Amino acid sequence: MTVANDGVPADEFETDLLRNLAHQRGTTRQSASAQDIYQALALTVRDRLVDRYVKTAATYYETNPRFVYYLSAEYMLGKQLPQNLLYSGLQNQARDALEKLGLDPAELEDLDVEPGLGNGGLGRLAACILDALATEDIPAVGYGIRYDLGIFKQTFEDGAQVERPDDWTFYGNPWEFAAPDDQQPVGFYGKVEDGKWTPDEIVLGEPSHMLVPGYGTQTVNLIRLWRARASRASFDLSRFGEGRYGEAVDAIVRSENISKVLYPDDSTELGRELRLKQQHFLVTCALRDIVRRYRLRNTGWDAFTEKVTIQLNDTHPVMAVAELMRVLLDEEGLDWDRAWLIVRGTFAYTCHTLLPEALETWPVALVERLLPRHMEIIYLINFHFLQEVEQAYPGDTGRLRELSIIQEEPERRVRMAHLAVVGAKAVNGVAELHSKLLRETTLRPFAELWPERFHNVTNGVSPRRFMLIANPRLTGLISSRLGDHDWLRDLDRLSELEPAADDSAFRDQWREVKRANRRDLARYARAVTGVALDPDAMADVMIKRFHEYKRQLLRVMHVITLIHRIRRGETAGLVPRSVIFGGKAAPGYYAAKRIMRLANAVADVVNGDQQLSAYVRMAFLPNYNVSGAELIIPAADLSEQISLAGKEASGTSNMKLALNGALTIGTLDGANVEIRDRVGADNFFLFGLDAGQAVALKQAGYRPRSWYEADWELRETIDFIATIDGGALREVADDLLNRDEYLTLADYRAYIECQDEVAHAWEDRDAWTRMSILNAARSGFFSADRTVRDYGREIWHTPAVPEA
Ligand code: 73E
Repeated sequence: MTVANDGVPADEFETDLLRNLAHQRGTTRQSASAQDIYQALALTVRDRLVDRYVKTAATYYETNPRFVYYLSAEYMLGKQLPQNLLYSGLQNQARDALEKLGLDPAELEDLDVEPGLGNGGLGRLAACILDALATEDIPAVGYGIRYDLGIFKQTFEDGAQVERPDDWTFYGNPWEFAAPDDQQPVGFYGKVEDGKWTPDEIVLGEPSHMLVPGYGTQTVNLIRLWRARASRASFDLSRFGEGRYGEAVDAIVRSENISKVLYPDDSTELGRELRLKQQHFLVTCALRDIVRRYRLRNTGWDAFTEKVTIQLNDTHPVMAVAELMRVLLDEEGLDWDRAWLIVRGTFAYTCHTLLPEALETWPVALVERLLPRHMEIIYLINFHFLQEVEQAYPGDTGRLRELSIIQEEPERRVRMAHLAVVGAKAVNGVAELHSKLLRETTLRPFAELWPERFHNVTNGVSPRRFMLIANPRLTGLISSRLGDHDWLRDLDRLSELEPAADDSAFRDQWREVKRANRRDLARYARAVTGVALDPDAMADVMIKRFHEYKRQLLRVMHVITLIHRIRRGETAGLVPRSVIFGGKAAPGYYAAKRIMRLANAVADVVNGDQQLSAYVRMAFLPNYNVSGAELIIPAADLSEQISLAGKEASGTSNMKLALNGALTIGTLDGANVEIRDRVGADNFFLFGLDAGQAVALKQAGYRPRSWYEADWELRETIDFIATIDGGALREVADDLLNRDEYLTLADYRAYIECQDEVAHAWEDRDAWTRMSILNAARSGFFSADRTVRDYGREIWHTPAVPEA
């Protein structure tokens, strides 16, 4: 009997798998479907993690530690099977067992569905932070919503995005544990009398949890996701008795709609009633659970702020500030001052944006109707707060207006970011530049009032997800150089790779890994788009949500410029490139969708023309998600981070790509600034306006048309956009000429010149590989483990609790 690293005899895994197939799926090896086997496999892996979880829970119970509770409306967890196999050390046993049974592990992995409970960077960050919390042995629980439908599935029809529902639990989710006996009531509407709220509608929140194991540790934490269930009382028996079945179930449908679907929006406000209901639903369920857990080990309220710290991921869960006040005042009978001290000592708020249109506000009239008691409490919080402001700035009504939680014009609205800053002990931005701009612009009056409350915690990414799982070849090469795998828990150790940049044999191996990864990507691109990419061409990738400020349009304009140059025969200095796009647009975001159509139209032009495709081929890979990232990032040579400076809070694909040895072409925006500082200006392609210059240019009265008139190559590019597909996308060109909100024309020439430099650098492949290695070696800082340690030191003050 062989004993593997988890102490589990290899054939025991097989026995357990077969037992789960029989006992959990009720079937036999002979008649089992692939789905049966997949589910039995998942359950077998899950069982082992549960054993670890039970020990972690016991340790936490005994030590009564301080917990971090992470509240987020989004989590992009990625596939669970490969991660849980790796983290539990079971991959060899699983592979052996499957082989003996004549099954293909890859086929089973295809059946593992990624829970797409988020839109983009914000949701993936939440998942990376949970991964790092467990890896760092920090007691933590993540709270979120278990949407029935995750982020839509994207396909293209005639180049246009088509959205389809993502029914991710259609075959059941083997990774979760539902607890229908632990439902929590959540109130909506109704009236308040003498400070007592009687809701009109009660919806039940039903929790499910999933296990969040740490890597290289025994710790297993939890993520708890809530789904809405109608209370039994909402079934209208009298209507049913009258045979009006449809109406009888109306109320059920209305209640359960709350967790029906993720809002497919990123970085824009949407402000619909159902969204506010989702937010209130999440925070009510989460707080009830947090209080229940606190009471398992503590009595009274004195120790609450010592044992509990709650991180608010953007403004989406900020109603928690009012809800915790309501619980303390109305249910626990605390007085205002004591309750407020507790609230202010509990919450911390992370802001993820600078875009004013992304700062959430809710009409007072809506909050009053949906959550009347919360509205009263918000008024009271504001009343006390404005007294404090009046003391700090006597007679300064401008300050009062600027800082107030209530915006008066043009309509009375609750500013959720203001409620967050007032109700939190700490506020942070997600990259150095972002935190600075928050203090100087978006939240300036608050930073002047309470400078000590403001922090920076630069984002990070999970090296397990984006190196070990995504890029086993590079992980293997690095481990062989560093002598072990431990760098995956201590990413600063990547710096030990630096000398290898000067080792030509190592550079050859590095290049071989990149090439093999590009080959995998080319195979995938061919299968899903029909485009044949050349595995020797530079993989030039832009993967992120489609948003005007991110400027995918500028990327396409470079390709159009190349089209013209090739047609004119100006091919000196050009290198073959695979231009790869991935990303979704919010379904109602027409401007972004037009740019997608343009990208697909340009792709058709280059791919369908031999002369052009000798230099450029273009693949827009549909349905970009975590699994897509795992495939694209390891293959990438060039990382496009070209947002208008001052608009991208941080970016995280920039970090994942640099870690995997891609060189960045980018502006001084978000975390690009810190990436460049670390990898070195010589190993980074910088171009464009900086944030200050961008603001100044706008203030001076930006006229895009004058840039058009002054640069013939730019003119040719825009005229091409206006006429491609018989003028179907003329609006894109018109918008550039008349508005160009994100200064695309102003940065065009600098971008083109910088891309020429990129091509030149690619020609010296050995020098490029050296830069690639240095990018990886110097990106250890961008580990989410470091992010979590920063939060721990500056904001949470949470000691690690490793298992005894
Ligand atoms: O720069 C990214 C950042 O890297 C930012 O745009 C993104 O958050 C990432 C992680 O910090 C973000 N997403 C949202 N706001 N900022 C957002 C807003 C509304 C709905 C969903 C997501």
